[in-house]
Amino acid sequence: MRDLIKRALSADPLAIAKLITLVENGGEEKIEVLRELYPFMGKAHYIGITGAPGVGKSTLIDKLISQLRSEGSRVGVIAVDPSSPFTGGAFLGDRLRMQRHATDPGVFIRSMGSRGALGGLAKATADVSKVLDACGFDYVIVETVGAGQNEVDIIKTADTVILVLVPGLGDDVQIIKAGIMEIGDIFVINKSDKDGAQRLAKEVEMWMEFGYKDKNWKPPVVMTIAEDGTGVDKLVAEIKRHVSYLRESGEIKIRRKSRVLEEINLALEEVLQKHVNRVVGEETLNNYVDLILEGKLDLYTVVEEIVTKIIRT
Ligand SMILES: Nc1nc2c(ncn2[C@@H]2O[C@H](COP(=O)(O)OP(=O)(O)OP(=O)(O)O)[C@@H](O)[C@H]2O)c(=O)[nH]1
Ligand SMILES: [Mg+2]
Repeated sequence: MRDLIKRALSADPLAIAKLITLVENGGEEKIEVLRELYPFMGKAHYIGITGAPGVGKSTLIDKLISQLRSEGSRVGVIAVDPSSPFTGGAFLGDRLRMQRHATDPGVFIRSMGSRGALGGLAKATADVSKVLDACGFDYVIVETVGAGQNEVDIIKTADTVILVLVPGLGDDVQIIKAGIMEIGDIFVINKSDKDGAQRLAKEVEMWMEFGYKDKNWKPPVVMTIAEDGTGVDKLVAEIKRHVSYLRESGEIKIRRKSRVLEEINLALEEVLQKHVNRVVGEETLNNYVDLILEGKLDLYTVVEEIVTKIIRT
């Protein structure tokens, strides 16, 4: 293990991949890996990119990688697809487009599906992000499909959240449905080679008048054509402006604090669940459910009984 960690810290891609697999598999080894890596974490900038299926997130990330690499930064990418069981080395469909960077040792790309996610995809993504952070990647980018609660949970703890929209998807619907306007730090109107891009950008700006999560940062709206790279330099500039803003305003500390808090809660949940499984089996749990349904016991009494069992044993 020591040797593996040493190699991963010196940017050996095979060793990094192995560590990530250990982390995904969970259990004692995961905890050991994360513990050993802990002193090396905290340097990366975490970026979350989300948007409806097919809006061009992967294409955009592919171009972001090129730009950030040309500046000498190392980039780690986690492509999360909650609807896919595939994980690890199995690359999800069109994410192949990012694969041209796979032979570059300064780039690490990992796909994650629901299978590599004991204890929740959000937690698994956070853990893998931390491995990449410790292994010296300057940017850790997480791509998630869609805009449901799952996705929000996965990216809400990123330092910079980028929401990607495209014209012609039923613009306002897209935004309202997303219900995630408030978590975006930067808005990208991709496929701006298509009709309606300007109008969508105006609409987004109008929506912004309803407020954003951080009153000192008005999320910029960036027009891109990911396909040919148009506007990607602007996007990188806005990301950097956001990084500076977060640092100078002290907001980064607030975000990281809430990230650690969230992580403590998730880790507690994981440990608690283990204890619950230890003291009550499925059958007992089902009995409790029946008793509650029959009105013989109330929920809180059941919880108290379980907690008492955990404490006593
Ligand atoms: N016209 C146009 N097409 C684009 C642009 N960017 C991406 N596309 C195309 O849109 C399609 C989807 O691109 P992806 O990058 O795979 O989109 P995605 O959001 O990562 O898709 P999922 O991961 O499946 O949700 C591909 O066929 C791209 O070539 C653009 O700026 N303009
Ligand atoms: Mg994609």
